[in-house]
Amino acid sequence: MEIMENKGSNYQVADISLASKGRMKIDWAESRMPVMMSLREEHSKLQSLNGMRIAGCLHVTKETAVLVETIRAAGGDVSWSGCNPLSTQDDVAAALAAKGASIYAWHGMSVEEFYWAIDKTLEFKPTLTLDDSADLIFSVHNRHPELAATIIGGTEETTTGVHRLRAMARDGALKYPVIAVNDTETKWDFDNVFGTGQSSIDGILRATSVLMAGKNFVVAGYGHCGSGCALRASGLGAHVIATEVKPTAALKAVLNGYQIMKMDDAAAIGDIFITATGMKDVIVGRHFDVMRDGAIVCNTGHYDCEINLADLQQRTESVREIRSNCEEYTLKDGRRIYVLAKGRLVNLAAAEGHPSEVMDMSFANQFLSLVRLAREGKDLEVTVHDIPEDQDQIIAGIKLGTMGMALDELTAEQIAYQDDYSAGT
Ligand code: RBV
Repeated sequence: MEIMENKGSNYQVADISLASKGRMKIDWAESRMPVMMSLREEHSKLQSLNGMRIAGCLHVTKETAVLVETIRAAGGDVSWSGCNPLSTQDDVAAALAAKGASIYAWHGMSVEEFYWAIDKTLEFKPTLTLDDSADLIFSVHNRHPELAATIIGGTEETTTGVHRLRAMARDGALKYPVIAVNDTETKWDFDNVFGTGQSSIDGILRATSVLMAGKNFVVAGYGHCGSGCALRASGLGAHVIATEVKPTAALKAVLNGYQIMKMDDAAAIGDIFITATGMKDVIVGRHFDVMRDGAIVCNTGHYDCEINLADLQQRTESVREIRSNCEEYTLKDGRRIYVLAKGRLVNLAAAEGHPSEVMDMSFANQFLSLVRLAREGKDLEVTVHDIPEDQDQIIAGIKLGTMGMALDELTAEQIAYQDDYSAGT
């Protein structure tokens, strides 16, 4: 591999001259992220991350830029890479680099370049790591284990990453404490549901411009992310079919008014398919064999393994990019199947990722977790930790306040009543 390395500088981006365009995007995101901006004000006075070196591996978007610049304002030093080869917004990366942030990310990196960038961020020997899907933590553990001794702790943004890190902790393989940013109300009930729901539909529409109304919209996986996609697709008039392996999740889908089917059956009637499972091989050859001519297939899970593109390729006569982020596979039997964003996260590759307003809360959780690790990480047990419940309420409270919404407060009598087990009917 040959990377035309930007020698002598602390960044590698596609085109630094895009910086002013990226700066406007970041300004826009800041205007929609009041929780982050209030944390920035508070912690730039406190310098809570002073002396911390934070390696980050998370989609380089305008929202992430607000997080990066909040970390820097709080005294932290950063070195950053993207966590997906297709999610970097090149203008945003340029704007961050132009302000002196150390960043290694560009849209369309190869897998080799992706790991090269992670290794570059590890060169400054971080004290904290910040992940979205754990590729950075895995790189420390698998390829640079000597760095773990000086790492105080890490954070993890997403469901897939938390799942694997919990498995590592169970096996005793984890070398430093990690905070599960994903596993908290102000993350999964908002980012995962409303963020994924809106941005995935946004990606599908930008890539295809199809009419959603009247379509059979098949969502694989009815977890937080899948339920958000179902909600928004049905709001646009699509007929939603969900596929599941977990009975309670399937039951939720049914009681929300959707149909549950096996993928084997849904494959034959779906017009648009989206995978949101975190599992590999959800759509495979036998499904492509029965799909309708014109079916659209995409994924919103973190890794690109949910749709088996090798199986599709085997059945294919020719492929062309018919629109940006939309590839037309003409099969040997003449049917056409459209794959969006090469089976990678459609919301980040074909659109701009989750809207700023929800990332405001997710990244507030990220930021406060870094502050917690900086303060008490050395005393934390080496395992995966949840976010304290009061952090959720604080973040949601600030968010509501900035939206101009007021809350009731319990009176002293009501608080006493809550716990009163002598009272009954
Ligand atoms: N995600 N980030 C963005 N606009 O920066 N959009 C989505 C953004 C995160 C989200 O928190 C999710 O958990 C993760 O991407 C999946 O990789």
